[in-house]
This record gives sequence, structure tokens and C-alpha cells, in this order.
Amino acid sequence: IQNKRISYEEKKEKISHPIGKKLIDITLKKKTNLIVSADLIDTKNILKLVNLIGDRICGLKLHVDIINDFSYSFINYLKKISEEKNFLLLEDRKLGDVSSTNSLQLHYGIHKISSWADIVTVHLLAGSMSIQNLNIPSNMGLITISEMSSYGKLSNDNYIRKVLNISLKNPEVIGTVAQRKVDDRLLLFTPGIHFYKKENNVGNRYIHPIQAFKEKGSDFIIVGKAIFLSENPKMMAEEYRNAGWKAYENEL
Ligand code: 5IU
Repeated sequence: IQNKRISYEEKKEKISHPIGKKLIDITLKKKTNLIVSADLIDTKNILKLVNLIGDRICGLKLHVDIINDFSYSFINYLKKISEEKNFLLLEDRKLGDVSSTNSLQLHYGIHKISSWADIVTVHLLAGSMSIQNLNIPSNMGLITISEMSSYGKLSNDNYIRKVLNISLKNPEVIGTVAQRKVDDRLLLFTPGIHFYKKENNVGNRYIHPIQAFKEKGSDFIIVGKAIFLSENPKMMAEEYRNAGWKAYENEL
């Protein structure tokens, strides 16, 4: 019987970028493909969450520009925990401008994303050149956004195919967000994950981790509110970790 998907070990061989390989190593070591999206506006609550769930995740996704009391002591502390508990920091910045502006947004301003993030998300609306000459550190990777999880997303098949092609050609890209199977040389990240919700009232759509792996060929699930709004984030993180891992194993 032919395998339905390739394993993380096989995928690691096809990924050239060190941070892509590192993410897979963490996933295999901790048996988790769960990335938690900490969409919280206070550092205290982010750190509280991280202390509860750090052992269960391979990555923590942030929107640093929503944090009211952002500081470097917060980043340094988070970085320390991420090293102790072995997970990566993803900044979901969704850069979308021309290369020179993207570069300024990565390196400067209050957040100096390139000084701490392991991975940053980018839109390719401005074309392939928009992610050239960004001068990011060699151990920092990009995730392109080919296709969002929301209702009414504007990307069509042609756009998605073009983003995937550019992603494959740029060595700084470790993977993409899409709602479909992609080339084995890209890691596939799937936001919009919930055990039982199908949608929320502001346009996001949700699928179960099983669907993410079975139907979309996902490599990593991204879970936000289902975990951080729950009464017991630690327990929920373990449930999503376990569901994501089993869903992966079932596809082998
Ligand atoms: N996010 C999506 N869909 C996408 C992309 C990013 O929901 O296509 I690209 C973000 C938005 C939020 C997180 O930060 O992922 C999902 O959080 P919830 O699980 O709470 O919906």
C-alpha cells in the first residue's frame, strides 16, 4: 500500500532551510505539530499561557503589534522560555509591501522582529521580488500565505499556484499557509482549527485536526481561541497536541 503522505523524517530531507529542519526536529522530539496562536494583548497573559502550554507546542505564534505593554524584557523572557521548553517563535506579521518596506518593517520600529522571531509570515501580493533582499538572519524563515482560512478569501487557483511557485523558488521560505495539499518541499501550516466549531461570526472557518491532516495534507495545526480562551488551556493544549499527532500518524 502506498503511503498517503510522507513522514516528518522524509520531509526534513526535502527541506533545506535550517529553521524548517529545526521545527521538524522539535516536532519529532516532543511529538507535537501544534502551534498555539497567542492572540493576547498583555504580556502577563501571554507568559502565563506559555508557562501552561510550552511543553505541548512546537511553536508559539504572536501578533506583537497587538501587545499593549510590549518590551524587550518580555521578548528576552519569552526567548528564554522558548529555548528551555524547545519551541519556535512565529511572528504573524503578514508583510505585504514591496521589498524595501518589508525590510524596514522587519528590522526597525519598536518591535525589531528580525532580532527575535524564528519565523515571519508574508503575503506575496506585491510579487516575487517583495521577498528578495530582505536581509533576514540565516536562521530566520518565512511562511508565505497562499490561501487563507476565511470565508470570502480573494485568492483564486491561479493566485495560489503562483504563490506556491514563488515559495518553492525562494530558499528563505520554509512553508506556506494554504487550504490544500502542497509540494513536499514546503511545510504546510493550517490555521482555523477547532474540535467542533465550524465558523465564527467574523468570517473565520474551522476544521478538525483530522480534516487538516486527511483532507489538506497539513504538517502543522495553528490553534488560537480554542486553547487560550478555554478554562483549562493546559488540558486543551494537550488535547489538540494529541489530536494533531494522532491525525498525522493515521495518515502514514
Ligand atoms: N490566521 C487565520 N487564518 C489564516 C491565517 C492566519 O486564522 O488564514 I494566514 C490567524 C488569525 C489568528 C489565528 O491569529 O491564525 C487563528 O486564531 P483562532 O484559532 O483563534 O481563530
